[in-house]
Amino acid sequence: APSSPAADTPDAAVLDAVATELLDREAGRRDGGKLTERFPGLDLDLGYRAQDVLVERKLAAGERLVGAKLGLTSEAKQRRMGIDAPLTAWLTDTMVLEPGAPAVLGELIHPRVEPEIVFVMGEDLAGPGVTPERALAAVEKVAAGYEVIDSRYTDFKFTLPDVVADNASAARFGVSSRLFDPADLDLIAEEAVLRVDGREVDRATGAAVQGNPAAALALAANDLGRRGKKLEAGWIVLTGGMTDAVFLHPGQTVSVDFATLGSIAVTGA
Ligand code: 0L1
Ligand code: MG
Repeated sequence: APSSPAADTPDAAVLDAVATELLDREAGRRDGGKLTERFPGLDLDLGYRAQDVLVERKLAAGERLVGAKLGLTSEAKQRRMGIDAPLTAWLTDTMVLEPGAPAVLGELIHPRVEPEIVFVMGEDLAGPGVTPERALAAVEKVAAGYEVIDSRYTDFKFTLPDVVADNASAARFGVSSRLFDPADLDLIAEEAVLRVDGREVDRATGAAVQGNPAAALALAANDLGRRGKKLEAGWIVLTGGMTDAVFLHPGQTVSVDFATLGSIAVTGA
């Protein structure tokens, strides 16, 4: 096939164009087509570099890094998205919803909510060679959480490099103020029930998250180590949606009721 001008665009120009487009969509609350179609050179490596450019621009605009997230760590999410690999991305302070704060739908495109097991890091952690046991030893506390994902792609349709560049659809998240010692929990067996206005729509245990949320954390540490980065003490880590995510509509409340970690909820306003 004849190569399009975009296919010949040098890496630096692709990174700039991809980060600019995704930030514009987020600011303008509009979705759009896959950027891998416009830039066929956008592979996984460039996708992560575009993610870094995008996050650096957020930080330059005054946002602060508060943690990291994993995406597509559960089979339910991988199946829904048609992608069979997990990914890592960044959390900033402007994404935090304090307990009881609504998700303001006018600030978002097509938000969906998913249950998350959340780690608060007690120590810095980076690969290579981080095992689930070593990862869990670096965790200070565990909490119930949810993530509001909001893909900048139409109908959440993307390839792996697309969603990596889009900071894994990160938009908002909430963490319960009840914090638990990891030693007091069975993270693999911990069950979460997802409800919309009190009606159960899905449920899963921690086993859904890479077989063990600690394995997901190890994966993040090893992945960041490869990228010359690390998880930092005090950071929050979202280990990945345990179930498929549900759309959040105005006036609706999505709650996540964990067996041990307690409940957390968010309302669309
Ligand atoms: O939009 C998406 O589903 C990609 C991010 C996945 C988030 C997750 O699995 O926790
Ligand atoms: Mg998530």
